[in-house]
Amino acid sequence: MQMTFRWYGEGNDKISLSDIKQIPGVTGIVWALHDKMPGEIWQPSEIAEVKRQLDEYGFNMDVVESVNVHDDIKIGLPTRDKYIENYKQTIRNLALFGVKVICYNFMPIFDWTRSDLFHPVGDGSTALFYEKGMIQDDYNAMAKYILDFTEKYNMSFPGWEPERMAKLDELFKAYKGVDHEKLWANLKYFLEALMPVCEETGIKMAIHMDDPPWDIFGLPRLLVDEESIDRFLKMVDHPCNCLTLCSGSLNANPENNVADIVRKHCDRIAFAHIRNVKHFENGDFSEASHRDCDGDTRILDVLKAYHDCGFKGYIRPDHGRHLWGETPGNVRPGYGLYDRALGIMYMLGVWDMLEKLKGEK
Ligand code: CS2
Ligand code: MN
Repeated sequence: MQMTFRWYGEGNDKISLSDIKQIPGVTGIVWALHDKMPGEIWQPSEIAEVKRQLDEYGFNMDVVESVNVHDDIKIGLPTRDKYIENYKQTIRNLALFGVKVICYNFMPIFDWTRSDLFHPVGDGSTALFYEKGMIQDDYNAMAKYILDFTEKYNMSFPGWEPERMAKLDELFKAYKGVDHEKLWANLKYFLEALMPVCEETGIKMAIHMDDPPWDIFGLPRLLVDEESIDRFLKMVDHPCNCLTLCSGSLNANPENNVADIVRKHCDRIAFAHIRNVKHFENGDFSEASHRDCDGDTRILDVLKAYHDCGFKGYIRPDHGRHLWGETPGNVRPGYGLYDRALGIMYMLGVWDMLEKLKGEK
């Protein structure tokens, strides 16, 4: 397992590479060119600049999260071929710098969706929160909450580009005929087009789970449970067609058993996201610390499963709580320094002990 940390880039993240360097065990930065619109080619000169920054601290740039997929590809419009060609060129350009894994998602219109970005956890910290009743019919109200936040604090979230969000009604219309089967077919078309380039460059495409793992606002979501993951891997049965297995996204549905999925598909998991989620009886959920007993994701079972299968891929703490003065405006929701650093120490503690016990056997 190779420990990584997500960083939003110079001038776009209050956390510095020198802060990250002080967290034990981190070898790679999970990065992206966050000012790129979906469909744009990432140029070698732009990638080289990030490489230069990471090199200074001895971090690798093996994992990119995300190269976002243009809506025309998800909708299946004739213009998709042009955007797929661009995506292929981006893959080739990333390969020039040694990138190994591209994390992406195939969710229509919205990336992760929450109703409260700073919900009190009860111990003085705050975390992302999903109130089921708030995410029903009114997508405009939900988007307004997120966009008002990003505007007020002058930040942008990946997948929530203001340019796209400004045309929300239009986007919903464009997705009108796109049901689950159509979206599966469009995903297959996209991946089949990419696989030869992945093979040629050695880059793995690692799809992120849908978050939350169910349809929202009438939009289909595909990567939601074990069955859909099985279908996805069989649909394009190629070693470069992989998963970003996000424990917290999947476990927002308490019926999902993430450890089982790890054991079943370990060889196709290129990237592991570890996030803990706490459920409430009415279907709401809150994000929690990485400690197993603070949530319901069974983090210990998940880590044990990765260890048992000899996982060699990349791993990172996913969303953390906001602690110790991390308040709106000075922290990216879910992506503060402290709780993710604590999460890393927790994961490494578990991992080191598992290694030690293995050595003693
Ligand atoms: C991430 C996702 O913050 C998060 O929840 O895990 O937003 C992830 O980066 C994207 O879905 C991947 O494309
Ligand atoms: Mn994730």
